[in-house]
Amino acid sequence: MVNTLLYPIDSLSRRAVSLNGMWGFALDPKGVGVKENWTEKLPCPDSIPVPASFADFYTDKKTREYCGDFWYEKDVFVPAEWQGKTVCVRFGCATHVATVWVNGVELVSHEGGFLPFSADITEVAVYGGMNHIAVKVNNELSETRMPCGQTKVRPDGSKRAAPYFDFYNYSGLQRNVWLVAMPKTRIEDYELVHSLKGPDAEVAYTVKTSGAASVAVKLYDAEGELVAESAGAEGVLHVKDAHLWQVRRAYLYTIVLRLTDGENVLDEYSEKVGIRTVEVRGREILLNGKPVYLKGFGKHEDADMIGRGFSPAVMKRDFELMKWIGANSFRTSHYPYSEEMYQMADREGFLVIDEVQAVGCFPSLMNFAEASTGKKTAFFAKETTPQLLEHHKRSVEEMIRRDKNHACVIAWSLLNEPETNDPAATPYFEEVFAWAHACDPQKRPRTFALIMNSKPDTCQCHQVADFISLNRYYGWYVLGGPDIEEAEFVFRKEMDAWMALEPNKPFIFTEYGADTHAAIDKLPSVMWSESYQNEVLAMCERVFDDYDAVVGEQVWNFADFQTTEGIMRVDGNKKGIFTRQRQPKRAAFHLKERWDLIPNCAE
Ligand code: CKX
Repeated sequence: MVNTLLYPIDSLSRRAVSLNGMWGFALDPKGVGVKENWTEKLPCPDSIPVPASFADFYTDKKTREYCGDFWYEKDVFVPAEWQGKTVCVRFGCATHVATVWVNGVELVSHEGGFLPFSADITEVAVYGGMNHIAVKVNNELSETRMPCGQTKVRPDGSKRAAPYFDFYNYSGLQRNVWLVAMPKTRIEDYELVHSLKGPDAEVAYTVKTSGAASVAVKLYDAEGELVAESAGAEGVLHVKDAHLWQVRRAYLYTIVLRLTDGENVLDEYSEKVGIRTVEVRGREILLNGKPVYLKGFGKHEDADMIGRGFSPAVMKRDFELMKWIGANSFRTSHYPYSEEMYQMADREGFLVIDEVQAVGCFPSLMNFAEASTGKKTAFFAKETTPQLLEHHKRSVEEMIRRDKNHACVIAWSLLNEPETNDPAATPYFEEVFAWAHACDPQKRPRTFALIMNSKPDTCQCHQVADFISLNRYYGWYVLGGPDIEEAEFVFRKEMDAWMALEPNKPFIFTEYGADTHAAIDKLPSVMWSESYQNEVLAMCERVFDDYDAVVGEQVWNFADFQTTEGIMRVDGNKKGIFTRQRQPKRAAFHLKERWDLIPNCAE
């Protein structure tokens, strides 16, 4: 049984072989695959790239919109010299539910399409020969797992995903897949807690192992010099004159964990780590004890053709654009992103609000439209709520286990735009928030993104958040176009009410903005034009700047992105500051001018 979410690496005791590339692929609309032994061979498989979402490769609507079971397969060679090791196939994610068979044997199932899991093939592998991997994935939506939605069945029996959320239900093997070999006695996990002592730092660590062995921990600086070491499964690394991980000035050490048995090295795992503290104090978010102001985006993993598939090229371009525009942060709206994004954020010094896929916690079938009407549906008081809560907590735990050692992760976002106006929501939120605290060794701040009708007089859950994250669309969904002046007035009234209700907490804006069709412009402006997007941003910024408690602005969205079709969307959501092809709209220059003047962190 493999119980590790550590990122796969090569070391003197480990091997990680990429299984990315072309895989066999087949849809299974009748759900006959298991009965008909597709676990051993797919009938007439198509050939499809991994990692990628399957939807946008196809030219027919039926395949793009397919909802139900679908299968991937691949034959892989397992070296003879791996005999005696623990060998697994590690999936960066499978969206949303998956079961894996290797050589015809069912090995593992996983729910939650944005977090990694492994199939332990040690006992079933053919060493020195080929091995057949078969994966059944399912992309149906329901109210018992996240993201929430429904699966509609058409009269002909075919299924359609009906999301309660405003992004396309991309699915498949969307992240890296690895064949991994690890020693039987190994490092399963480790955690770090940082504290600053004047110019020095203390890094308290705990190492979890799969068997008895001696543990040694070493910390090397960026030049490769040993700066601290300790022995034992728990201990403290004392770092003299520590180089702190700072916003947009990241400094990374390398931690090396070693398991030994006398003279023998049993396992070695190493990773880049940053030393920093994060806390909320009064109305400030402090990084290394200094106030930070977040400038940046709500993002999506979304691009032409590959959908939500991980692409190092898209990731690189996105970080270059975020650096160019003067951003220092992003939220992983609305699901945990691929692990490589956090590694890059660690390197580039970006602050990340890590969001679990708890989105769509409100039955709204027009992407989002009903979600902001104030309608009450008692979403957290359903018969199925206990199941949803269990899935939610499991995903929170997996996300925190996976991401807890990243310096870039400064907060957890535990829901996006849930229904908060029903009393049943309060105990649900309390349980999820307490759970996140229990899971996180660093006890990072927790938040959730409040939808427009979660207002000071209606929201029954804001009190659980360590800082308040507002998604606000004054000037767009509320009082748009000719009413923008009134929008500003109403916006300020709401802010005054928040200041009175939560006088001792920081606020950030996790969404604001306006849909904008690139290259449409008019004088005077109209909604959807590039000038209007700038006017909405400027109006919001005037409001932000008038409230000291506002310590961050993350505009919606970094780039235009794909959604379900509908009368509210013109080939997707167009609130991007960049187009889907990652070119700037006029708003990008507006934000650059503003953000270049806002320091990344107080000196
Ligand atoms: N917030 C009324 C969640 C995002 C959507 C955004 C939008 C909504 C607004 C809620 O996932 O894309 O409509 O643009």
